[in-house]
Amino acid sequence: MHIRKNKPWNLPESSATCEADFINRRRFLKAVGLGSSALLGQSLTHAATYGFPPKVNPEFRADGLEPTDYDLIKGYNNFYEFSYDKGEVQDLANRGWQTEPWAIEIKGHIKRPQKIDVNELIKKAGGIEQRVYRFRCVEAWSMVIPWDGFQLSTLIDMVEPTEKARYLKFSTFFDPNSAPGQNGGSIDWPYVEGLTIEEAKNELSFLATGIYGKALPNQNGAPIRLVVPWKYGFKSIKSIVKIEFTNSRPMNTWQALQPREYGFYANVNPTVDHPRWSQATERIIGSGFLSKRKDTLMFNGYEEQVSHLYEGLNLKRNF
Ligand SMILES: Nc1nc2c(c(=O)[nH]1)N[C@H]1C(S)=C(S)[C@@H](COP(=O)(O)O)O[C@H]1N2
Ligand SMILES: [Mo]
Repeated sequence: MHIRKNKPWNLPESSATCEADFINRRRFLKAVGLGSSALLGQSLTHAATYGFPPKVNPEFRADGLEPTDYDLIKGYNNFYEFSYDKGEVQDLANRGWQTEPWAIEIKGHIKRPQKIDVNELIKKAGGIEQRVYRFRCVEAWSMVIPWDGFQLSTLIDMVEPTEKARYLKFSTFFDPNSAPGQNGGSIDWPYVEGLTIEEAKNELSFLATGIYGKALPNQNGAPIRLVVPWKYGFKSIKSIVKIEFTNSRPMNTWQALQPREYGFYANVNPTVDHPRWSQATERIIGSGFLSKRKDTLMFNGYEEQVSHLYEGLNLKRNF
């Protein structure tokens, strides 16, 4: 039996592969004349190519923050279906895992249940646009990411929820042959996440099909993933195969793993520490060898757009 020292919930940034290690590895690969794709023989076919290049939506600019380098966004990943090691995900997610064609099933309390090809879905949604969002992982690091995709509310309107629909439950693919992490570990696969329908209808909730004007790399959740920028990164579930409109609150993967540490809401909140580390500041990925830190903002800087969703809710208890 293979005993894992690092369970996923025991992975604050300090015990995960640190950025410096990762960058040194890249330098090494470059120095020996091998980009990672050359080394690994990656087939760079990406799904959901419909709609590129997208138009930039100037209303979503993350206060003009400089976006993180593309190489870091696609090389420093949490995707436990492939590995617990952030620097290894890129390789493992590109060894034959097929993200095209890809269908999504949309079901539950809606008038128009359907199973739809992802490119067809993007077409129906009216195409894609680019938005720059802050991204804050619960492990206290952050990036700024130019996402391409469409607003989740467009999909919600398309399927016509009934009165009974109060939550959205999202599921990731399950394919242990392609995703080695799904052969074991502590997570009860597939990875699932949830939002209230009000959260899902908020204009910030986004379905991403690309980054920096290019189709989503496999390791970032090809061909389509959720992006909820005011919540910790784990809510932004990758490689979605199913969206279910439910009446009761779905249990999400991280809460199921460690309910004392991870809740349903997972709103970014600098005043509520993780039981094992502070959430007051964050390490800025790509800010140099001695990474800079900055103060974490309430709702990750999106307080104006989302605080009304939580009026009357005790955010210390509903973390
Ligand atoms: N299916 C799935 N979705 C996932 C994860 C995962 O392990 N599996 N990790 C989450 C976490 S913890 C983070 S921080 C982000 C990382 O997204 P990125 O690799 O594109 O930066 O994806 C989230 N979505
Ligand atoms: Mo995360």
